[in-house]
Amino acid sequence: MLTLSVRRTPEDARAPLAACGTIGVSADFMLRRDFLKIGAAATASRPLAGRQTQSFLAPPVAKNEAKTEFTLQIAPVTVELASNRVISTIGYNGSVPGPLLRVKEGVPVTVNVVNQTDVPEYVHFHGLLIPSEVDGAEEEGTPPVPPHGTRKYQFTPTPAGTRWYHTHTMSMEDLHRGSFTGMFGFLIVEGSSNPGHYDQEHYLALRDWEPYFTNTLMDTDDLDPIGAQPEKPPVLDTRQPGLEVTADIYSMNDKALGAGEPIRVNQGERVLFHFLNASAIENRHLSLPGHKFNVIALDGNPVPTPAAVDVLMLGPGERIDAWVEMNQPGVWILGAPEDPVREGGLGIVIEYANKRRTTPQWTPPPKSTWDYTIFGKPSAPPAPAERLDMVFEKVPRGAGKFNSFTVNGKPYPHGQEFVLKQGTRYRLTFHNRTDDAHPLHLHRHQLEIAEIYGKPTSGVVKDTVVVPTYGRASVDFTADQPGLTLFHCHIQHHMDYGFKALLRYS
Ligand SMILES: [Cu+2]
Repeated sequence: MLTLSVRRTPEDARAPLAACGTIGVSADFMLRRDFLKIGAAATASRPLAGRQTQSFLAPPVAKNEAKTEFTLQIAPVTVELASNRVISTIGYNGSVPGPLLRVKEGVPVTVNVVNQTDVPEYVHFHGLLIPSEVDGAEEEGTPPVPPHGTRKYQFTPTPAGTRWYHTHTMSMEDLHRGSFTGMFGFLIVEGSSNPGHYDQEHYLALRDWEPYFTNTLMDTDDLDPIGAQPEKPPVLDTRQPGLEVTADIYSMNDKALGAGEPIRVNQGERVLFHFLNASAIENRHLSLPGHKFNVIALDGNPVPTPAAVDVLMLGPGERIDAWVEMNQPGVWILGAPEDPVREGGLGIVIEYANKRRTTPQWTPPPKSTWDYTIFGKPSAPPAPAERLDMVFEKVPRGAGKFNSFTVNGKPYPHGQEFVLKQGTRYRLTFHNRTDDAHPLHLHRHQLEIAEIYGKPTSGVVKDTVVVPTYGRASVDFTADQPGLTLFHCHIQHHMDYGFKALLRYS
């Protein structure tokens, strides 16, 4: 299991993090539905002696220190999710996720991208405030990395926090392209602040694999706030919906639940997790029976009111930094609360010392609502002078066709709809008039949530915000990054079929 794990002691808490991924031996199980129970048994009996450790980035024992130059090679890769489940995809540097890139805030870096495929590629650095030319979006005018060619991205990373990088090509009807592939990885921007004292630190990316088209919307948004739906139209569009994309094979990093090494902990340890939803298709939930997640940062940005919750929710593109106090000895599954998702592989085993012969336990979490505002301050920021509104609607296309989306009633690219004045702070209101919760991402800027679920809040700064079904949210941002700026839903086929807009500076 490439867990990108780091064990820290108080003495080295201020030292650069040393990363050592562990590559586990896969469990011998047969069917997807058996991941859980058979994987669990294998975990319980697997001797430690079979474990190899190696650096995720470089030779063993190399410290994973911040660097200023990286190379990303784009090429086909196979991923062994489990011993009987090997998939082919495209990845960076032969691994999925790609290497963890660690950089220092404010120190210029060069990323050399080598494209060994037959199609143009874009590498997007998600959550950074960098120019359009290197942001990695075709719509913004970033030049492509040509097929069998190379391109340098040079930029100065800011702000500090848990960022990530991923392909930004379109997929359209090809589910082997764009963010359906393994082209993603963590990008950690180190700042000057002390990250705190944690005994271990783990980077876990949530993924689904082998996506397929379906006419049935199989949503797992049932744990979302059941709040007011201010944007629900009085008369619903009853035309037959078109195709959605779904999957039923899942992993954390490169391993399905039970197929990789567990995370081994000692009672009393504080373990910091960096979660990333690298899915192209679905919002995800996570829970760990008997434990709470202490959320300290959303999308890499520290929250004003850290709080403990039973269940996390991450839309595609979102990150959560949360620590867990290991105070319930046992062997547990950290995974998706939805049985088909967890049993399909979305989870990892947490194993306390001296508990290795116990079967991993799962119990459903208490009823929980995910709510960004509990991590914020209780009143909205002062309203900026300028306002922007975006109304999102889905155009159902019927059986065998792709739904499309409009913004303010128009298809992409909306002409001169969104023109920003440099230096101005805006309140942007999202009106989600669709029957789905969408993770909305603005490139090259940071969004402070001002209102969501009908509640005011401030201080929660994000780059991706999940706006609930028929919900409304307002976010504030400062137009201080001249250049074309892409806005889009982070669900790949929503973006590809119109759920995007280009913001310009006047
Ligand atoms: Cu969407």
